[in-house]
Amino acid sequence: MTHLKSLAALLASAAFATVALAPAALACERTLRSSDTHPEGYPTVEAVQYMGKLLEERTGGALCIEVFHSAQLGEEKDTIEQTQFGVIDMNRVSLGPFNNMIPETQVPSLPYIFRSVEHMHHVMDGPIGDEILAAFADHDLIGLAFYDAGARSFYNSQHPIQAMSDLKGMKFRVMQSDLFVDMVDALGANATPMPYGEVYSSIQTGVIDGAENNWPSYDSSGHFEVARHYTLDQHLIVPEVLVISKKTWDGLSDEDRQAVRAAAKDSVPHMRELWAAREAESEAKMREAGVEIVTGIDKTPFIEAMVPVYEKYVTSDKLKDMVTRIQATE
Ligand code: GTR
Repeated sequence: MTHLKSLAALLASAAFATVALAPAALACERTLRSSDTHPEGYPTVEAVQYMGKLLEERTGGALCIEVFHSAQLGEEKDTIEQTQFGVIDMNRVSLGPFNNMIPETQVPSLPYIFRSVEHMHHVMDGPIGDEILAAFADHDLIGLAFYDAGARSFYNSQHPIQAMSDLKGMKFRVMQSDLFVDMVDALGANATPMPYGEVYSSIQTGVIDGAENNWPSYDSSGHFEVARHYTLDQHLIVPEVLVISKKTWDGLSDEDRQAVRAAAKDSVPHMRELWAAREAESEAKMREAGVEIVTGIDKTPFIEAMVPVYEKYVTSDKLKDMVTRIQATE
C-alpha cells in the first residue's frame, strides 16, 4: 500500500514536472509529430519547427508541430512506412528513399539532371514540382513542399578522387534507392545501400570506403572524421521533401489542411536562407578541419557514364516528358 502510494506520488510529481517544463505544448489542441534524421539546429529541422510556429499562430493553437530530430523515430525508410500507416504524422526526407516506390521522384534524383541549384528551384517551384508532389497521394502520403539539399559529392577514406577512373572498385554507401545503386555501378564503383545512421561505423570499420552527400550532412554526421577525401563532382542535386500522412490529412478540416499547405510553402524561403548559410558554414568548417578537397574535376566523363542509367529509369512517356521539360527549363 505504502509502495503504491509512493508510486502514485512519484507519477504525480513526474506529471507535474512535465507540465512545468512544457507549457507551450499545452496550448496546442493537436500536435503533429514530424520525423527528421538530422540533429537539432540543422536547416531541415529548423524549417519544420518554423512551419510549426506559423501553423500554431495561424490556427490559434489548434495545430502545432513537434519535430523528432536525430532519427529519434527511426531511419528514413522505416519512418516513411510509419508515416504511410499514420503512426507518424509528418516526415522530412530526401526524395531518394521514395525512388523505388514513386517513379516520379526518380526524375529530380537523376544524376546531373539539374545544371545548378537555381535550375532545380525553377523546376521544383513550377508545374513539374507540383506533379511530383501530387504523385505521393497514391501512396498514402500528401506531398507538401520541397526543401534544399545542395549538391551531393563523393567522399572516402582511401585516396583523393581526381577522375572517374579513381572510383574503380571502391565501395560507396548510397541511400536505399536502386537508381543510386546503378549510378555508382555505372561510375565503375560498387554501391552498398544502407541507412544513414550506419554509415559512420561502416566507413570506420572498412565495410565501405565512403559515401556521398552535401557539405552540411558530411559535417553534421561526422563522416568527415573517417573519410578525409571529398571530391566536388556534384553528381546529384536531389531535393528534400516534406510529407504528411494521408491518415492524418483525412482527419483534418478543410481549413486546417489549407493552413498546413500554406505554412509548409511559407517555410520554403526561410529554409533556403538557412540552407545557404549552413552550406557555407559547413564548407568552411570542413576546410578548417583539414579535409582534402578536390575541386575543378572534369565532370564530362561522369555525365557521359550516366546515359545507361537514364535509359534504364526514364522509360515511361510521363518520365520522358518530365526530363525533356526539365532540360528545356531555364
Ligand atoms: C541527407 C538528407 C537526409 C538523408 C541523408 C542520407 O543529405 O538530408 O534526408 O537522406 O542525406 O544520405 O541518407
